[in-house]
Amino acid sequence: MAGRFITIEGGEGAGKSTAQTFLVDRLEQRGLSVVQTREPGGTPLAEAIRQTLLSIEGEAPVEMAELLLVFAARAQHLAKVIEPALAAGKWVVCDRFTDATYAYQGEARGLSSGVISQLEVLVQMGRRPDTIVLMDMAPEVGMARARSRGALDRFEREDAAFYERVRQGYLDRAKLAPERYVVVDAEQDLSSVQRSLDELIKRWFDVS
Ligand code: Z5A
Repeated sequence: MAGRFITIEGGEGAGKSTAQTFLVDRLEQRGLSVVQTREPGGTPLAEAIRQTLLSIEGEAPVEMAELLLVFAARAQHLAKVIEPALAAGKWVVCDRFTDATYAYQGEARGLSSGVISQLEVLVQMGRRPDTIVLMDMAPEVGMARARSRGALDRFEREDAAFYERVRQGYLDRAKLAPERYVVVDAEQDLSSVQRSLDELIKRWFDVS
């Protein structure tokens, strides 16, 4: 089977990392070679950019600087990790990718989707996820989960209205490309979420 590029998206505390680990385990059980990675991050340089983006210390980036930092990290991640893995026939399961940019920097921060789309073309050269798993939940549920973990990063300090815009941004994108999106009700208990993910995996294997 050829490699596939799967991304997991959603608001803060929506269960993306939990879903990612579950998916990777299931795919490996089927004998696939899988790369588990995340954005911003995935390489030493991209992880350093992540630290800068999330830090609450020092000067906060203006919106356009934030956008360019996200895409600088993505360029590095694509070149060093994602493209080589896909070329080797591996599956890549990535916690967040460009849909997060449209939701956070676009819908929530107010930058133009046209500018984001230009950077997407420039940096990704046609690479897009095969499937985007959107972990959808009311922002207050995710915020409560994330906040119970302690210190908050720069994004986690945003208010409920910001996270409402993030959620709407994701749902709007899912409507535009329903063939690539799988929307999971992330407010369900863990075993129900996992059942939804198992059905998704079954579909991948049934059609290939
Ligand atoms: N960002 C951006 O602005 N633009 C971009 O282009 C990109 C990113 C790529 C870092 O992301 C920030 O980068 C992000 C947007 C920005 N900021 N925010 N917010 P991140 O993915 O590292 O940050 P995060 O969204 O805050 O992730 P998280 O807090 O680690 O949440 P998660 O991965 O979605 O959730 P989790 O760790 O799997 O689960 C949270 C807790 O809930 C945990 O205790 C689980 O055990 C529990 N959990 C999970 N599933 C369930 C269910 N079903 N029931 C009950 N409890 C559950």
